[in-house]
Amino acid sequence: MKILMAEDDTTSRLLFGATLRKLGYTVTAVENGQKAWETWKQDEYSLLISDWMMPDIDGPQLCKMIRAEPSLQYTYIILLTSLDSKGSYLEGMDAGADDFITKPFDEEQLAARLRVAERILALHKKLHIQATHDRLTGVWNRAAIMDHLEEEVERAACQSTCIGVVVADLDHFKRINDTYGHPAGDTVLQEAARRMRLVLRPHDRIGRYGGEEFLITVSSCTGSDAMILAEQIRNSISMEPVDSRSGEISMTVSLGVTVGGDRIGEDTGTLIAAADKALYRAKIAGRNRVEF
Ligand code: GH3
Ligand code: MG
Ligand code: MG
Ligand code: MG
Ligand code: MG
Repeated sequence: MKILMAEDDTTSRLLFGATLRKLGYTVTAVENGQKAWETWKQDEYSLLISDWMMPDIDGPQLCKMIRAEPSLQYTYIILLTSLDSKGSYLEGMDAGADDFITKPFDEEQLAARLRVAERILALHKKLHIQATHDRLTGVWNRAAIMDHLEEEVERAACQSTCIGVVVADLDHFKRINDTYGHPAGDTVLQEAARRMRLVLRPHDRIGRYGGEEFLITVSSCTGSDAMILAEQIRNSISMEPVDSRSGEISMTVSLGVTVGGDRIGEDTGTLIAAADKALYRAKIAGRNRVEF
């Protein structure tokens, strides 16, 4: 695990760094709060050990700044201090610190406190994955893909690029459930999600938007890029049947495509509505097809 450490006293920094490395951690050591803040922002560290008293930004201040920043992963913060009064303990905790280590530090105690940090971080990661992913298919859930789409629309507006939105809905999925049973339907959904993921480019994202409906964001693309991707998805879904316990099941998908991000006042709702309309046209036109 990577640890960011901020300590203005050179001897203490070297000693602490050496101990952390001996315990098996990778350490980036910086000499003040400002540098810690810049380093943390660049490369989100999940574990920060910060001295309390430092020139410019001190430990508690650094805690507050990190806690105020929206970030994907939690940063576990341990304050390092020779202060030992109840008052400073409370101030540090209220600033957002998770734990304290008093100087001079005891190596065994430090190791144990770091094990606690790892435990909490692992739990946080697990909960975060549960909150953002669809359990059945493993792709993002509706909330996560919507959040991502919102960010992408904002980014597209700032950078004057376009964002593609593809809505993919499995065809006659109810029939698959009715014919082969719900568990087989689940297998088909899992396989559909897997095939779609394989087609995506590195910055494209997919989420389960509804029961048998997926939303795909296509980053910095033109209309024809998005159409090509949607066509690849259509093809990969229909290419060969899915092996399930109830036998081989053929599936097809209909896709609605739209591109936006460069028009004033456009929001995620407008984009999704346009992709939905295109999807509706694909269904009406006979399914297993892509419409813009
Ligand atoms: P269309 O081509 O018009 O989209 O027809 P359809 O049958 O796919 O659409 P409809 O909306 O009528 O039915 C969707 C079905 O998807 C109904 C629902 O029971 C099923 N479904 C939704 N979520 C799940 C799931 O997690 N597992 C399984 N097995 N079925 C699901
Ligand atoms: Mg200091
Ligand atoms: Mg359907
Ligand atoms: Mg339907
Ligand atoms: Mg549907």
